[in-house]
Amino acid sequence: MRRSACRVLIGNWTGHSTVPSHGLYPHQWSWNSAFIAIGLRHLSPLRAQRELETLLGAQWGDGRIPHIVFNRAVPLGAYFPSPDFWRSSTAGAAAGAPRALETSGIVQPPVHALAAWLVHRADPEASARRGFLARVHPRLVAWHRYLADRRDLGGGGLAAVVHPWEPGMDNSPCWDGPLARIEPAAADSFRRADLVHGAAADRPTDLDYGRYVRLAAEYRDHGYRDAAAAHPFAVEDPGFNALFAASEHALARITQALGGEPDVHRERAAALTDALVARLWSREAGQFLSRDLRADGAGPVTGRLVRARSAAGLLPLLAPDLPPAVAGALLETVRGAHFGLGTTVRLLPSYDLRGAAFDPHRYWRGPAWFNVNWLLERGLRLHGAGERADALAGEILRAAEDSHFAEYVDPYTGAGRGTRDFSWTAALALDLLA
Ligand code: 2M8
Repeated sequence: MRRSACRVLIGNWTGHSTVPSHGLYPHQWSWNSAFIAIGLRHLSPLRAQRELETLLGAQWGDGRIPHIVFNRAVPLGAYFPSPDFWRSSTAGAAAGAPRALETSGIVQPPVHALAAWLVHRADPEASARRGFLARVHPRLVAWHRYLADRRDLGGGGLAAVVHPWEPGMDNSPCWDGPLARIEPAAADSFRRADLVHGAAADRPTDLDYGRYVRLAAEYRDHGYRDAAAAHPFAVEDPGFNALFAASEHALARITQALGGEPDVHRERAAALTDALVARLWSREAGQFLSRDLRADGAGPVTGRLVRARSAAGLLPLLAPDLPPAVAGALLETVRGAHFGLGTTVRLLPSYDLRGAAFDPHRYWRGPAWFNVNWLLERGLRLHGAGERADALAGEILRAAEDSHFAEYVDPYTGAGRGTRDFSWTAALALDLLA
C-alpha cells in the first residue's frame, strides 16, 4: 500500500507542487497542499518543504494565501473558474496579489502552519540546513494576521469565510440557507469544466455554481478588498476556525524552535478556542454549528447559528484546550445517531446521516472524506480516545486502498466516489502508515 500511495504522489507531482488530481483539479490547491505535504514528508522531506514553499510563494501582500495557484502550462478550459475569471494579477493589485503569477482571490482553511511543523519534524536536520522554518515563519505569521485582522467580520474573534469554497466543503447543506439569498449568475455566463471529469450526481448543482460565480465575481469587482466588499455570504465555520487554532499552536512551536517568543501564538490559540465555544457551540446539538453572520439574529451575538450538522462541527476536537465537558459531548456525538462512527458507518460522513439533505454520494453532502477523517483521528487521540483513533485509522487505510485512493467514499459501504488517485487520500494514508 505504501508503494501505491507513493506512486500516486509521484504521479501527481508537477516539479514544484502536487495537483490534487490531474483531470479534475489540474492546479495547486491551498489546503490540499498542506495535507499532501504531511504525507510527502515520509517520501521526501525536501519535496514536502517545496510543496509548502511553492504555495507560500503565491501569498498576497495582505497576507492571504490564495486557494488556487494556477499552473500556466494548463489550458484555460481545463478548469473553471480559470485565471481569466479571477484576474488576480490585475484585479487583486490593491490587495497585493502577485503580478507574476495567477491565483484565485479567496482562501481555504489554514492548515499550513500545522503542516509546516509536521514537515519540519520529519527531518529536523535537513529542515535546519535549508532554513525551512525561518523561511516559512514570516509568511505563516502574515497569513494568520490576515485572517485575524481582515476576516473577523463578526467582531467576536473568529475568522469568517466569504465564499462556500473557502471552508473547503463546497456544497455542504450548511450553506443552503446563507446561499439562498444570493442571486445566481446567469447559467449561460460560465461553463463548468468539472462535469467532463466527474459524474453530475456526485458534484454540486448548476444552481450552486451560479451562486459561487456571483459571489466570486462580486469580490473580484471590489478588488478582493475585504473592507470594500459587501460580503453577502459571511459565515463563521467551526472547521475553519478549529484548524486556525491548531495552526496557532503549531506556529507557537515553530516560533519557539526559531528561538522566538511563542506565547503570543499560544494566547491566540486559546482565544480562538474560547471564541469557538462562545459563538459556535450548541449544547443542545452536542456539537459546534456554523454562524450565518448575515442572518437576522436576536441577542448580543451577530447573526444566527445554522442548524444543519456538518462534520466540520466536530473538528474543534483538534483544540487541546477545549473545555472537558465540550470535548466529552463531541466524543459522544461522533458515535451517536447523527454521525454513527463505529456503529452504523465505517468512516465519518461529511454531513448528518439523519439530515433531510443527506446524500451518500454528493460531494460534501454526506460522503466521507479522507482529510476530515484524518483530522478526526488526531482529535480523538488528543482527547484520550486512543482505541477509537486506532480503529478509525484502520478504516481509513482500508477504504483508501480498496477505493484506489478515491476523492471521497460512501460512508456506509466505503465504495469510492469522485476522482481516483487523489493526492491527499494517498498522502494521509501514507502518514497513517508511518
Ligand atoms: C473542491 O473544491 C473545488 C473548488 O475549490 C472544486 O470543486 O472545483 C473541494 O473538495 C475542496 O475542498 C478541494 O480543496 C478542491 C480540490 O481538491 O476541490
